[in-house]
Amino acid sequence: MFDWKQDPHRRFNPLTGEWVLVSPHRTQRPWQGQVEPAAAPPQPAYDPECYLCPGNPRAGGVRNPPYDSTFVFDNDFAALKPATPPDRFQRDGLLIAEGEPGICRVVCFSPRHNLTIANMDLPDLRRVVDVWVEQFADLGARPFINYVQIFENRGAMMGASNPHPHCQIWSNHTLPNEPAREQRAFLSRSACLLCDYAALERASAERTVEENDAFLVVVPFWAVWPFETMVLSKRHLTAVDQLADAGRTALADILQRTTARYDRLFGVPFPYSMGFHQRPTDGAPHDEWHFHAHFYPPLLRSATVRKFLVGYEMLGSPQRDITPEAAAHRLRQV
Ligand code: H2U
Ligand code: ZN
Repeated sequence: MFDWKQDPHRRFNPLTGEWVLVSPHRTQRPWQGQVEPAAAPPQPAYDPECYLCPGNPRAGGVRNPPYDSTFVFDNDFAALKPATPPDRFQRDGLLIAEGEPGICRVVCFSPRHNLTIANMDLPDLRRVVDVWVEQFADLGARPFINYVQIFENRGAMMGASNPHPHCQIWSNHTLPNEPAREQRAFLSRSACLLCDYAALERASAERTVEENDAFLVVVPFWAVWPFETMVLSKRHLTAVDQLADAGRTALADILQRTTARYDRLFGVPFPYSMGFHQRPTDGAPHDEWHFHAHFYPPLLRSATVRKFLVGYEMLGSPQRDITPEAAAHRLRQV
C-alpha cells in the first residue's frame, strides 16, 4: 500500500465522479505560519456608497428600504429572466441550446455593512436561515423553477462585488451542472451516499473540522481546494425546508463556527464561495438528495497566497499538495 503522507496518489470524488491528484511530498518544507496583513481595510457600519446598505440607491435608481434585519430584492443585473421561453435549438446533435427562464435575487444578511457570517449575532444569522427557507419555498413553488441555488461569494478574491454581508440566489428551469452530477451519484446507489459518507467521517474524525447536534463539517477525502469543507446534515434531509426549529439554529451555528475558523486560519476575513446543494424543486420527492453545503476557499498558504486551478489542472486533473487530513488538522487547531 502507498504511503498516504508521502506518495503521490489520486482520490475519487463519488459525488462528481472525478479524481483529484494528491502530492503530499511537496509539503515537506516546514510550515512558516506567517500571518499577513488583511487585504481589505476595516469597513464602517454604514457606507453611503454601498448599494446594499439601508436607504441607499441601487443601480437603476431603486432605493433600498430602511431595513433593520434582512432584505431580499430581485437582482438588478439578473443572469436569468422569468419570461424567457424554454425553447430548444439543435443541429446535428452538436449545436444544442435551450432558453433558460429563471429568477435571480440578492439577500442582505444584515443592515450593517461591516458584519460577516462569522461575527453576526446568532439570532440574526438564524433569521438569514429562515429567509433561505422562505426563498427556497417561494421560488421553488413556481412551475418554471426546478432548481434553487443559494450561494455566497465572499471577498474580492472570489469576485464578491461588495463587502456588505449578502448572498445570491439563482433559480432556474434546469438542473445546473454540479447538482446534476451529484444527483446522478445519489441515484446510482441504493443507500444514501452522504449518510454513508458522514458515518465514515464520524467514525475516523481525521477530517472533521466542526460538529454540532445537527451538522458535521469535514474537509472531504476528495477535496480539491486546500481548505475546502463540506457541511453535512447528520439526518437525511433533502433540503433546507426540512430543518425544524432547532436544526435551523444549528445551521446558523455551524456556518458561524466554520467561517470563524477560516478567519482565524490566516488572521484575515477568509474569502470563499459557499453554497447549498439540495433537492430540485420540480415537484418530485427526490428522497435521494442529502442536504449539504460546500465551502470553496481559494487561499493556500497565507492571506495573500492563493491556489490557482491552472496548467495541469485545466488540462489534466485538479491537484493538491497539503492532504485533506493535514488541512482538517490545521483548521481544528485554530
Ligand atoms: P456579488 O457580490 O456576489 O457579486 O453579488 C452582488 C450582486 O448584486 C450582483 O449579482 C447585484 C449584482 O448583479 N447588484 C444589484 O442587483 N444592484 C446593484 O445596484 C448593484 C449590484
Ligand atoms: Zn453596505
